[in-house]
Amino acid sequence: MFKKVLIANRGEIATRIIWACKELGIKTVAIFSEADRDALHVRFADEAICIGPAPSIQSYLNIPAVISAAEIANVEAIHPGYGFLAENAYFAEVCEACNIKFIGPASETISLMGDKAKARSAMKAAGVPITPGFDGIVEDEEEAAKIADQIGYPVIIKASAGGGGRGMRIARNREDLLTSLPAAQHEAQLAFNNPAVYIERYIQVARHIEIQVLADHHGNVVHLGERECSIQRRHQKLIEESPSAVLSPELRRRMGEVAVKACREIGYVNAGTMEFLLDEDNNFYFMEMNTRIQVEHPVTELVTNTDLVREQILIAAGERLEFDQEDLVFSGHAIECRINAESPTTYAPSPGLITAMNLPGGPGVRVDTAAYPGWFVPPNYDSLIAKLIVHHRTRQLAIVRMQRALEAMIVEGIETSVPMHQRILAEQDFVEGRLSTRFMERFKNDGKPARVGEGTAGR
Ligand code: MV4
Repeated sequence: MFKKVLIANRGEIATRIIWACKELGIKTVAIFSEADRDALHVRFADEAICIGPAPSIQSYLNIPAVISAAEIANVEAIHPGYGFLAENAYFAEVCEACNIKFIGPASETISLMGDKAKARSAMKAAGVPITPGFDGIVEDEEEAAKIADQIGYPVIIKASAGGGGRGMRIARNREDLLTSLPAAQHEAQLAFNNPAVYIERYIQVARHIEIQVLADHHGNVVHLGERECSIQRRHQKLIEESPSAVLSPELRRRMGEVAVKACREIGYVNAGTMEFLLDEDNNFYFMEMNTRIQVEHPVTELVTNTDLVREQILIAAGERLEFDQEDLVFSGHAIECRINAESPTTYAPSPGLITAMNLPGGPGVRVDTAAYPGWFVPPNYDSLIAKLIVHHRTRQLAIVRMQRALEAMIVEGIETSVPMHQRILAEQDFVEGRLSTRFMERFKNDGKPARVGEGTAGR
């Protein structure tokens, strides 16, 4: 096992990784920017090294600075968390070259999954269902129109170097397509320095369902069921839950088996997530694979009684998974609300000093956060300040538990998304499990916090 690990991240995920290291008896090294001197991950790590100024490009994304810190502290491994360098194949390669274990998949795997067109082809070859479309890059308007006629409108143009919803365009007819294609290529060139785009059939009403997998270096691969992440705004997830209200045990098993088989085929190692679209007829289609620990991993941890970050570290150290598929028992229902420092009505960022704070607790409530009263939320980074996760026997009970936890989640001095969550959880469509990736388009936010019992949840 590793003696010392560097955490190349900040915020709640940095503290989350520190907790896992402590339980494994591993010493931790934090890195921090000048804006994060008073951050909690700095206080709880055994050592902390300042790696640069506030802008992440000069600190958390600064590969030479991160590697220098790792060399100075003499760590055996780096955990990248999510965001920042977590899915940077070059960074993983530099770690490997410096004899520092990157806690994640091989750099080649990150590269493959980072190229969305290649990932689609690889998944198709591994027997994973993909949306009707064309596997390969679309060069010009003539070719695009021919493909679109074959697969049928509407189609979606996606940037191969994109992902997470960046660089996508929907075309409803040929005319749309002829103007959208060059625009999408131009956008992709500007955003990713790569104009490559591909075309798929656009699934208009769908749920976002993702399967969590773990794979070790000894050929053991398991899936840990699904998370439904259909409640999103501008491709930012707001609420995630497990299990999905609509997956039958049979469909869960099928999707899980597909994910496990795909991981075996591509030689995937460590934690990963396969994202699928689930249409109204329960057909599922591969979208992309995330090669990192995800923000929403706690909902899976609560329903499977596992510690995914611990498993990531064990896997990277060459250990075997602590359980196999038959050992995994899915129990109850978990929901996560992402608490952002932002206006609950306009969604504008709301950095600043947290003057007072109360975190909810009690049965079945977990809070992952690195915020504390007196902490100044810097304006330089993502606005996620806490994740509120609840677990209960049923979905209905979990919703009620989340409502009472949101009531006790008090943050003063800055605005947060707590009132928005209270409203979403009181929506009849949410309570009855009628979710889709378009949920937030219909959601009218009047900014008034809903009270427990205002929805139809209960008992
Ligand atoms: C799609 C799709 C419908 N059809 N692909 C969004 C993020 C990235 N993972 C892929 N995404 C989607 N791909 C096909 N063929 C719907 C989404 C999608 C979405 C699209 C528009 C607005 C919000 C969305 C939320 C989740 C998924």
